[in-house]
Amino acid sequence: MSVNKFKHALQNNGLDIFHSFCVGSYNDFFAGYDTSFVLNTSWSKYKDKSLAIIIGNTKQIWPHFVKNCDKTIYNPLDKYVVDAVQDSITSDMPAHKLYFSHQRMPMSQFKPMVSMQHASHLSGLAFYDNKNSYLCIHKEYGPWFALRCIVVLEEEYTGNSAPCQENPCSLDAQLSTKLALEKAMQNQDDWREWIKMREACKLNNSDEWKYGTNQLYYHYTLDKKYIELD
Ligand code: B12
Repeated sequence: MSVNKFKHALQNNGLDIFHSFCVGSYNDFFAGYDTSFVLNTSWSKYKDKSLAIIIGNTKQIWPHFVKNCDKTIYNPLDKYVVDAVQDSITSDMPAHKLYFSHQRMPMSQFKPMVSMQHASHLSGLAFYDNKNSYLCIHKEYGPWFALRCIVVLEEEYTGNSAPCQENPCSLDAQLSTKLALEKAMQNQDDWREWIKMREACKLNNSDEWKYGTNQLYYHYTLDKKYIELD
């Protein structure tokens, strides 16, 4: 019940993606691949059967962020997300640990604390296309969403999630994405080419989830002049 209140509070802050899974499905994968990514669950009595939740957002976050953004700091969006998640936690929630997608491992400049894309894929939220776009593709939103945080809770996961099986993009769209990636790789400093690659990962209705111009340009440039409503 308290987890439902958490979900609603997140939604009210523009964090509209909330996807539950069993932390063991992520840990089992990384135990055989790169153990530094395995999430410590020794503090929870349910260990690797604990409930984990992926928190993310679609374009819905933009007006909330624009309204509450602190432009004086280096990365106001990361700060907004941390504040929004922490403010959404209710006092009756079970013990929990938060892993933000922008956090780095201690002693590492590059390695993230969590691989949000593998979590997304293994939990059935969205297919990780690690052949062409290196983006996760959701069956409704296409590539137009961000993965912000994983919360592990001291509560038993009782659902039935399964990994994503196939790329929801058509073969034509996959080919266009591959070509767009090649072009972007040749012009690596031209962020507009990276946007074109993301646009190529099309689904039937995913364009309706495409970020507005300011949100899109801000994500690719981090230039604060774009922190405006369209
Ligand atoms: C490191 C990182 C990057 C690095 C990539 C390093 C590289 N190899 O070139 C840089 C800084 C370049 C990057 C850029 C972008 N990233 Co990035 N990135 C991450 C981060 C923090 C960690 C990825 C990782 O190491 N995973 C763990 C390892 C084990 O998994 P892996 O599959 O081997 O990871 C590789 C891929 O993820 C790849 N990669 C990551 N992002 C991108 C983007 C592109 C275009 C390509 C080709 C590859 C690529 O690089 C990783 C390391 O080799 C994740 C957040 C997270 N915590 O997961 C976001 C994340 C993957 N990035 C994301 C996005 C959207 C981008 C951008 C496209 C734009 C943006 N920031 O909004 C830009 C593209 C910039 C450009 N070139 O124009 C999203 C993807 C969302 C989705 N739907 O899948 C994530 C999940 C962040 C988020 N908040 O949602 N990113």
